[in-house]
Amino acid sequence: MDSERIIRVERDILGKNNAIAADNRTLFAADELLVFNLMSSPGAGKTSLLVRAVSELKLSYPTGVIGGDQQTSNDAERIRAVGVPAIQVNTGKGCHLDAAMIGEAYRRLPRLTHGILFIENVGNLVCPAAFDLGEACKIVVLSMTEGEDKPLKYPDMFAASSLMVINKIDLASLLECDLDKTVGYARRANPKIEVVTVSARTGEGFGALYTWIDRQVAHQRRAVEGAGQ
Ligand SMILES: Nc1nc2c(ncn2[C@@H]2O[C@H](COP(=O)(O)OP(=O)(O)OP(=O)(O)O)[C@@H](O)[C@H]2O)c(=O)[nH]1
Ligand SMILES: [Mg+2]
Repeated sequence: MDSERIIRVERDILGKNNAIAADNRTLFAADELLVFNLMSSPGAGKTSLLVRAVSELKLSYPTGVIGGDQQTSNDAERIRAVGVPAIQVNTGKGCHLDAAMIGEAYRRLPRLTHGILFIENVGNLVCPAAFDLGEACKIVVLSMTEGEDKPLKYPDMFAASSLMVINKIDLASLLECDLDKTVGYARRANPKIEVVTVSARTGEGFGALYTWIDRQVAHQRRAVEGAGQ
């Protein structure tokens, strides 16, 4: 395939995805649902973080999860084990979730009116950044074990995200990962990216994460009220 045709095919795929993402956004707005799209490399701790977060957030908000992996339903089972509804999407050969998969999975979840839906994307620091799923915000999870240079190597992921969650802070003393450098590199890709540092294992830092989420909820509610006036 010549390069012009490859670019045209990519544009067609993204254009079609964006149209379905807009439909998802309409659906989510009708339910006054706040949707976060979590992305990271494999094993950064997305599911561990969600298991801890939804166990707490479900006390304040209707909460649900859609998880994407090439195979297995392990992650959805981990979420359901803490009493939160979860749908697993298996992407087969696919390396990211797309908007059509989310639209279909969302219809299989119980209604989450005025709640929060977390999407756990396929572990991959590249492709998920390009696909709008209809979410309010993208969140990138980066673990201490990956090295501080990842925002330099995969800048699109950090440019697309509103929040960077640095996970596995409990391992900090064992690693040579310079947190200030990590944040500086992420802000080269996205000067506005916000940062929280957590351990999904110990719960350290989750207060700041919940404060950030509550702020997003308040922001969305103000936007809904503003649109209604
Ligand atoms: N020490 C430590 N280990 C963690 C932390 N968070 C997750 N882990 C471990 O990291 C490994 C991967 O965690 P997962 O939550 O499955 O990671 P994930 O990003 O959901 O992985 P994929 O869905 O496969 O991409 C597991 O062995 C977790 O126990 C943390 O904060 N500290
Ligand atoms: Mg996972």
